[in-house]
Amino acid sequence: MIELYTSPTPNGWKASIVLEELELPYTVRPIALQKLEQKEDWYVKLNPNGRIPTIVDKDNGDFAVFESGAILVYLAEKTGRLMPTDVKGRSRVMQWLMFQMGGIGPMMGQANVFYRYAPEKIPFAIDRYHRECRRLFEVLDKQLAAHEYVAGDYSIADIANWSWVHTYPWSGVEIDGLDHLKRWLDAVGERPAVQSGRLVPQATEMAKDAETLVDSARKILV
Ligand SMILES: N[C@@H](CCC(=O)N[C@@H](CS)C(=O)NCC(=O)O)C(=O)O
Repeated sequence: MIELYTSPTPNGWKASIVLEELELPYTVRPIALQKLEQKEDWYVKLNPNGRIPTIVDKDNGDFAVFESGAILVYLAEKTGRLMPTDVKGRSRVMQWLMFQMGGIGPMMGQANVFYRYAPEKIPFAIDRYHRECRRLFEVLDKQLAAHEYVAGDYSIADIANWSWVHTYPWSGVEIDGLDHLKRWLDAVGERPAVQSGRLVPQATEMAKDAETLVDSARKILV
């Protein structure tokens, strides 16, 4: 049994989607980000970074894993699925996973900060992050023109990138002309495990409406 500590956000969905794909039994402990539950002592003992997601593997000596990318790799390696084991195949998946962790995630995160949450609108910052997200989307589009999935067969690299990229309207990034990216967004989004993982945890009243979502994000940013 896996315990998942999470919230309805892109990094959280990576963990719930992979658990659904792997059909691993898990329990969900929602973390109220707007109440800063992720900074409480008991939680920081599991996740020194004080952010979601975290998993605890009850079947492996209560082993805790933080960082969404590390969670994906841990669960893929635990089950021998969603990541090849040969050196080149594994490296391809890791390259596109790192691309998401170091590029797509942080840049879309900053686009959200300046486009949605910052009380003061700074055009330079908004343009900078929108341009960088668009550039990264073009890199993905080019890769997807030649490959059905980002790193060969469907893998944790698709789960990681999809969990962020499908939220492009919230970040205000355009995807016009990126037909391969659109094809892949639809194909991954149609997977039953992706659809059920995307609903974990159930969005709270807070997260359902844009204005309250912005308010709660501002509480975390100060
Ligand atoms: N690199 C971390 C980033 C985690 C992260 O930024 N999580 C956000 C939600 S998507 C969070 O917990 N924010 C709350 C906060 O900053 O206090 C990962 O991939 O797990």
